[in-house]
Parts: sequence; structure tokens; C-alpha cells
Amino acid sequence: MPETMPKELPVIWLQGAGCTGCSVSVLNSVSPSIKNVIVDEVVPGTHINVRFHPNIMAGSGDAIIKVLDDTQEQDKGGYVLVIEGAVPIAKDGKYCTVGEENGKAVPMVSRVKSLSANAVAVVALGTCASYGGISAASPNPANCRSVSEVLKTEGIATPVVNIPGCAPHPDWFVGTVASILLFGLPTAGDVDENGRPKAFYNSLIHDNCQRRAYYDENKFAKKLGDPGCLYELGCKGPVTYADCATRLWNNGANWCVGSGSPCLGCVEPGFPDMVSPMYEKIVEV
Ligand code: FSX
Ligand code: SF4
Ligand code: SF4
Repeated sequence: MPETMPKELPVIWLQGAGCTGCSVSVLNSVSPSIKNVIVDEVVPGTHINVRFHPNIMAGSGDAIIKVLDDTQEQDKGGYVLVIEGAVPIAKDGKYCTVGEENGKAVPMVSRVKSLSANAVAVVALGTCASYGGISAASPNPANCRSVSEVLKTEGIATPVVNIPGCAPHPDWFVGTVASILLFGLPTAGDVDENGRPKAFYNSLIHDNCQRRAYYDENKFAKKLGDPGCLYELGCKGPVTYADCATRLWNNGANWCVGSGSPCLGCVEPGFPDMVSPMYEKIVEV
């Protein structure tokens, strides 16, 4: 709805239990370039104002922590919260903190709760934020949780869009943000049962794979580097929904199976525990 499009959309980007791979991936956006996304107009007439991002913001110390508080008060209901990484909740969240208040470290989970409650929408970027991911893998000593779990437990009704992937493709993030700016928040029909936009996560890897003819002819690679289908080497393409095989990564250079690695199912809620051992054939269901 262009008439309701804001001229400037404030964005707060928090990082929790993750590896920063999600940020690194998005910062490698090629079309549009990341400069276009965060400095220019991501869609005509709208500029994204990234006010807080642990890796790329210039500010530091109390001044930048104040930006978090000011945004949630002054732009209540008018900013987007991006959360990268899972949310550790063990021991009152003390394993991950963001800034201080009155000289005391503030747990990330507290920031997630207050900033989510006042945001127009939350984007859970990466598999850790979307479903727990590697950060919540067994035995999960910090009790890492997905963003949706935390919001549900706290009764916070702000809409959450999941953009899983370990790491997520830059197009999945930039495309989703552009779509929100142009057409509003995704409706129930726009996302799948795992809260992922169907525009990017609707096709089975196995149905679009360049090695599919090998599978159909029972020609399986026996070791990495062999030609053939990677099914017996642990490929999770038959149970993974994403457009990697057709979109390709790194500006169209290649993708996991194309470069000889089995798909590890990194966009799925069960990653990594449910797809382990990673290099063993999936158990038939
Ligand atoms: Fe997780 Fe993001 Fe995997 Fe890493 O921070 S989705 S571990 S790529 O980068 O959260
Ligand atoms: Fe399917 Fe994986 Fe084989 Fe491709 S390599 S055909 S995705 S099992
Ligand atoms: Fe993740 Fe599989 Fe896509 Fe690779 S091919 S990025 S493991 S979903």
C-alpha cells in the first residue's frame, strides 16, 4: 500500500546467541547492494534507518543504548525489530546481555521482550532466531529459545516473520523487507506452517536439484567429490523447502549441492538435531 509507506522506517537489529553469519550474509546482498538497502531507498520513497546494529553502527556505549530506549518510546508501533540469533533464557538470561542499565548488565531476553512489544513487526533472521537452530542444539546449556517461543510465553502478540537459514540468503531478507514496505505484513496465506514466506521457502530442494536425474536413475555418490546424487552422503534435499537450487548463492555463483556438499536442511525447524548425523542418509519416514 504505497500511500501508507513510511518515508523512513526505523530498524533495531539485536544479536543474541548466534555466529553473526546472518549479518555477514545479508551484508553481502548484491542486488540490491547493501549500500542501496541501508543508505539509499530500499523501495522508491522509503529509506530504512538502521539505528542499532552491533556490527555496523558507529556509536557505542551509553549513547547507543539510549537509542534502543528512545526508539521504543518515541517510535512505539512504528519500527521493525530484527533479531538474529536465539534467545538464551537460563539463569534469567545472564548468558547474553545487551548494554547496561544503572551499571547492571541487561539480559538480551529483557531487550527482546520490551523491544518486541513496542515494534510493528519482528523479523526473526536465521535459523537460530526462527527455531533455535545450532544455538539450541542438544544439550543447550544456556536454554536458547526461538523468538516466537519467547514472545508466545510472554503473551506478546506482535507479528513475527521467520527468515530461517544458517545462514539465510540475503534475498530472503531483503525481499521480505521490501515486500512488507510495498504490500504490508504477510498474511496467513503468505507464510507456511513454520512462519516462513512462501515466496522463498515453498519449493522442495529435491524437486529442483541439478543432480535429480542421478537420483531417479539410482546413481549415488559414494564419497564427496563423486558425481551422482548425494542422498547416501546425507543430503536433506528431499525434506527441505527453500529455493537455493534455483536462486543460487553468492550472486548466482553456486549452491551447496552444486559445489558438491549435501544439503544439510539448514532452513528447517529441526536443524541441526533432527538432521544429524549430517553426513548419513536420512531415515525414511
Ligand atoms: Fe544462527 Fe546467525 Fe546460523 Fe550463524 O547469528 S542461523 S548460527 S549462520 O549467524 O544465528
Ligand atoms: Fe535430491 Fe540431494 Fe540427490 Fe539433489 S543431491 S537429487 S537434493 S537427494
Ligand atoms: Fe541450507 Fe540446504 Fe540451502 Fe544449503 S541447500 S543453504 S543446506 S537449505
